[in-house]
This record gives sequence, C-alpha cells and structure tokens, in this order.
Amino acid sequence: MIVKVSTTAYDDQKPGTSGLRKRVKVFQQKGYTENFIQAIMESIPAEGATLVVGGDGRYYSKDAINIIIKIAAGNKVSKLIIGQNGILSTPAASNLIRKRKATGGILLTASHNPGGPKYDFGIKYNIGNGGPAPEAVTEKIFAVTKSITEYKMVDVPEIDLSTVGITKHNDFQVEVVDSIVDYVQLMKEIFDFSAIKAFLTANPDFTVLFDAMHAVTGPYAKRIFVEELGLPESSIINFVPKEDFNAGHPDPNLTYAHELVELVEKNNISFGAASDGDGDRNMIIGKGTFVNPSDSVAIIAANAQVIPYFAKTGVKGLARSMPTSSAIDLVAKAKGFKIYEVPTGWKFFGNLMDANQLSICGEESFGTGSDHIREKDGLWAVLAWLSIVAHANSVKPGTSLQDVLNQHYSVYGRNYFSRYDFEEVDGIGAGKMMDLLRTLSTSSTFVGSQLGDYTVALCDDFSYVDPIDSSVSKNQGLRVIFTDGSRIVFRLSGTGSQGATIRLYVEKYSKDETDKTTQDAIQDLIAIALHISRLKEFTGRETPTVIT
Ligand code: VG1
Ligand code: CO
Repeated sequence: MIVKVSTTAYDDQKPGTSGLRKRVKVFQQKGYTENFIQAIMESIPAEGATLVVGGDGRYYSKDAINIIIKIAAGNKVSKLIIGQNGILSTPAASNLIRKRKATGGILLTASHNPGGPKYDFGIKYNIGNGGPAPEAVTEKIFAVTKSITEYKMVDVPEIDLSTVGITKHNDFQVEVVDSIVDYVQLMKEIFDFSAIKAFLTANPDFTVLFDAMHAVTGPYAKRIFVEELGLPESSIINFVPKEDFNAGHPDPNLTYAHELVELVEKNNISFGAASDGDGDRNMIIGKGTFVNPSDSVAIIAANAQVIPYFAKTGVKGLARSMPTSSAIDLVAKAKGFKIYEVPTGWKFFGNLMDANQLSICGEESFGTGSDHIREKDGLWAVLAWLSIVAHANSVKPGTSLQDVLNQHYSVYGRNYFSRYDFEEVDGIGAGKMMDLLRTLSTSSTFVGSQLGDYTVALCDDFSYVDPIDSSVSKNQGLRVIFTDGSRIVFRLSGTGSQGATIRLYVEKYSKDETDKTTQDAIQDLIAIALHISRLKEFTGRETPTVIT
C-alpha cells in the first residue's frame, strides 16, 4: 500500500558539481533524505523504472538505501539493482547502469570528502547513459525540493543486502548483485591483462603499491592486482573499506595520501597509486616522481594505441575541463584529434561521448577516464598507466615512470601546472573576491595590461555551449590568459559542505626547460594571482590548505 507522508521543503538541496553533499547530520534531519529522493523520483519519472543503487559504503549509506527502497516502491519503480552491502564504486555503478540498460542510478557518496557521523554524505543521480545527470535534470530535482509537500512510500519489509539474489514485493523487485564482477570483466575487455601480468612477473624489481585509502576500491583492487595480475597482497594497503575511511580524508593527492607517498619514497617503490572514497579519482606516483593529473591524461592520450580498447575503437576525440592544463591539447594537435574544453565536472563529457566525439578525457583534480563508462575511473587510470609502462619496457627494458614523463616532455614540452586550494574560507569574502575578478573581466583596460613579465590577452568568466545539445553553462570560473598562453583560473568549489573553497589554478608552458620543479616554474604567476584577486584582503588567508 502506498502511503503519502506530508513533509516540509528544505531550501538547500541544490546539487553541486557532483550531486548533493552535506554533513550527515543535515541528511538526518526529518524528511531531508526522503524529500531529495522523492524529488529524484518525480524528475525521472519513476514509474516502471529500473534504478541502480550503491555507493562507497560511507556512514549513513544503509539508512539512505532503506529510504530509497521504500520511496522507490512508493513511486512505482519496477526494479532496484543494488550492490551487495550497498557497495558500488562510482565507475562500477556507471558500468552497471549501462550494462543493465537501467533508467538511471542513485549513487551514495561524497567522494573524497571525509565520512562518519560528523562528516559528509552525498546523493547523486545518474542518467541512463551511466553519467551524472546534466544540469537540466539537477535543476528539475532542485525545483521539486523547493516546493515538495509529501513523499510517497511503501513499507517494504527489510531486505538483506548482504546476500546476492532477487526479492519481490508485489510488483516491486530488488536485486542484490555482486559489486565487483561486472567491473572487473569490463577492465579485462579494455586492457591486456596477460601483457601487464607478464611484465610484472618478469620484473619483480618493478614494485607496485596501491593505496585504497580505506575506501571503496579496496575489494576491486584486491581482485585486480592480486588475483588477476598476480601481485603479492603486500602490494595493496588500506584495502578494507571503512564507514569513516579510518577517520581519514580519502582524497588521493600529495597531502592526504601521505602514507602512500612516504612508503613509496622509503621503500623505493617503482609505481604507486591511490584512489578516492568512491573510486573515480586516481593519483600516480613513483619514487621521486609525481604524475600531474593534467599530464596523466595527455600521456594516456598520446599512448592510447597500447591499450587494446583504443586500438580497436580508435580515438574519436579528446577533452579536458577548463582549468586542466593544455598538455592534452598539444597531443590532440600533434595527432590530429579533436579537442574539447568543458566546465569542471564529469557531467559535461557525457554528451560528447554519447555522440561518438570523445574517447579520452580528464580533469586536473585527479580524474581521468574514457568512454568505456560515463564517470571518471580511478582503477582504469592505474591500469592504463601500467599498460603504458609495460609497453615502454617492452621497447626499452628498465624504463621508469619518470622516463615516461621525460620522453613525453621531450616531444611536447612541459605544461607546468599547479592548483592551490584555500579550503573552508569565509563564503562572503570569497564571493567578494570573485566579484572583483568579474569586474576585471569586464574592464576595458585589463586586457592588454602588463603584469610582471606577462601581458593579459583575455579575461572572462568561462561559459560553455554544449556542442551536442546547445545548452549553455555560465559562470564556470574566472580565467586570465596571457599572450604566451600562461593562465590563471579562479573558481569556487561546488563539492564542499562547509564554508567556501577557493581554487586557484595556474599553468605555464615551456618547450625546452622541462626539468624545473613545478613550484619554481609557476611562482611568478601565483604572486600575480594573489595580487590581482586580493585574496588575502578578502579571506585573511595567504597560504593554501592543499597544493597540487
Ligand atoms: C571537484 C573537482 C572537479 C570534480 C569534482 C567531483 O569539484 O574540482 O574537477 O569533477 O570535484 O569529483 P569542485 O567543484 O569542488 O572543484 V569527485 O571524485 O568528488 O566525484
Ligand atoms: Co570521487
């Protein structure tokens, strides 16, 4: 029996860069999660739909799944496909939506944000192509949340999520599926597992260490690296997922993945990698080597032919998010591929992929992926890099990760790139700083002016017209581009749950000087950025919380 429960609307349920992310206690408010799920149901529409449900297993996931089951039944959804114990990495969920031709999916994650009763939870709706809902859909969901007065539910008896199988309740079905098999099968179709395994077996000195950061990729990594590729179990760490990520911050960067960074340095590890809370991000390092994510996607694109999937499908086009460095543009130019520049957030790549215009894309925020699914994919990136290194070693034995980078720089030059994050700053100050930058973008004298060694060529608030559906996304970040191609970009984060986070991105290209440290290479641009934005005056901050 469908019961209509009256509820009061909340005004803060606007999905951000990647879904609705808030503190757990916000989701625990009366009707808060229920309202948002009902709003999703009304935006799909839900009747007769098949939906995939799963997430990174963080605290509050089980409660949320129970709410989803009842409200889905209340809205006449036909079937829910749920990952065992509610677990599905974001890429695995994207794959499952596509493979099972589902109507869409509800992903329960706040990605790299910390988890636990005091930290973050998140809910994201993905559409039938497996990708994050485009803005038209998220706006519809938001509109419903603002005027909602009731949600519909059926009191479905509790379903055992730990056992694979189908449960029926009248016309409503819940299928609990293995979280891992389909994803591993997809990876085996894309990559040459036997070639990677042969390389690793023949070169025991080439050591690998993968850090799952107590998050969702642990069981996937165990299956792939240990059971399939034959690496010792000591090659993976922190692989048991925890509801609170062991009180950590599951963000694979040099700051938060310091355990991996230290072990790689101490134990001379040849190849280190980490992934985030929900498994869509990746970081690749080696002893003394850091693969900048902007370089990572460029190098994968430049070497795509060593990956069987691309050898078969060809490369249809490349893309990056606006703040990401233009290293990949240089590869596109050299190889004659189309290149697209989209706003921040994976949802902007989906249309291009669906239209067969895009194969490989990435974001500077440790996100790399391809059209095998419609989300970025952490383990895919690790396997792509292992494929590249294995192939390089078959050409020239002993090739290290750093050698791969150096070879790329020697052909294409180097796009020095760094991102400074100023986390949890005062929202009003951050807003004023963005306003100031916006005035610069409309000033008649700023373009052409000289800042240190640089001349301003362009300053705007990035706006994007989707080449496929012509939808327009405005105010996607303030960018200053100089005549030599160097860039400064400012934008506010759309994934934080507390205060504002300012992201400052800088890029500087050099054809010949490719062996400086990134920070040395870009310091003059950082000084210019801090000067023109008056960041310190507006926020009281000068030092970033994270530097990438
Ligand atoms: C950040 C990154 C963005 C990424 C998004 C989701 O967004 O900058 O590139 O797509 O997180 O990643 P923002 O608005 O905070 O800058 V994930 O791994 O949280 O799904
Ligand atoms: Co993520």
